[in-house]
Amino acid sequence: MARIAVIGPGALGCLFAGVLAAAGHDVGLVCRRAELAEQLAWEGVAVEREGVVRRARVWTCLAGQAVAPVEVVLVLVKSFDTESAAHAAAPLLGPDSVVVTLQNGLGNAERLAGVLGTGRVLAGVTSQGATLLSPGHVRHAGFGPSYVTEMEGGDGPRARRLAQLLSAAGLPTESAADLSALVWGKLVTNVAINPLTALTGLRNGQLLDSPHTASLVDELAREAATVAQALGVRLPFDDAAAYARRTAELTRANRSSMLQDVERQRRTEIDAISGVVVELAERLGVPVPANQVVYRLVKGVESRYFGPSAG
Ligand code: KPL
Repeated sequence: MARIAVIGPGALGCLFAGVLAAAGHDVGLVCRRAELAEQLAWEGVAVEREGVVRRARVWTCLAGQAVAPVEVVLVLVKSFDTESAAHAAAPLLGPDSVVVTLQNGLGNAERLAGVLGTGRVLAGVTSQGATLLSPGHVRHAGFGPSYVTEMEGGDGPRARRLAQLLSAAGLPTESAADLSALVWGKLVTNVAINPLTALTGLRNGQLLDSPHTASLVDELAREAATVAQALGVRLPFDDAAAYARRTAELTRANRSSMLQDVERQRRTEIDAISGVVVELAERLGVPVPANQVVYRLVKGVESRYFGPSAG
């Protein structure tokens, strides 16, 4: 049994916390709001899978609060909150604790390492899909794989141990050797799926059911892969469009994180997903017309609830 803290009580945070706690680990959720921390400590986390709800007990604490050290801190906040998550992780660490990011977007591991030091950080990606139904209650609606690697490079013993722990709990995970291949591989799928679901209201798999959205999935993924290649990244697949389609299929029933954000009128991760691709493409002189359009459209959707001058 491991003592694990999850920072970020959103859809994926509750999924990982609930599954790990149900597997017998001592799991805590780090919250920003006292009211939510109290509710989750009282009610636990409920994970719904194919109509069956499984509730698991978790402990909670507030960001910044010191508790007995944990072995693993899982960071599952939005990419724009990574730095505050790093500060929230600091008081939870003992001499051998590791901090693991499984977030979307580029640069999260580097931001954590900037506060906590490179030696503490493991980086990873997950294609698990979760929909937050209400605070602490998630639907597990996508069953993609997860990967973890040492930030300093290589498939070290800590990454292997973590992969084993997650896999044994029911979250299939492999350790991997190349951080940039991992994060770019995931970015290519997020670029292809997230903005389109946010703009259309479709679930991930439904994007493949219309030839119009399916061909856009392909275009967005291929453009992002071209940027990765121009940067010298060795992507973990040959066919970016096929890889993005496969993730959409594996997470068919899920509402992407970006769709859930626009439905709740929250800030999306569009800057860390399409925004970085557009920016790097401009710098490298690589044309990414489809990504430019969806980037601006999602910004337009955000301006509907944040006002025209936002972001
Ligand atoms: O990462 C995801 C997200 O929604 O952010 C996928 C894998 C696309 C699952 O929905």
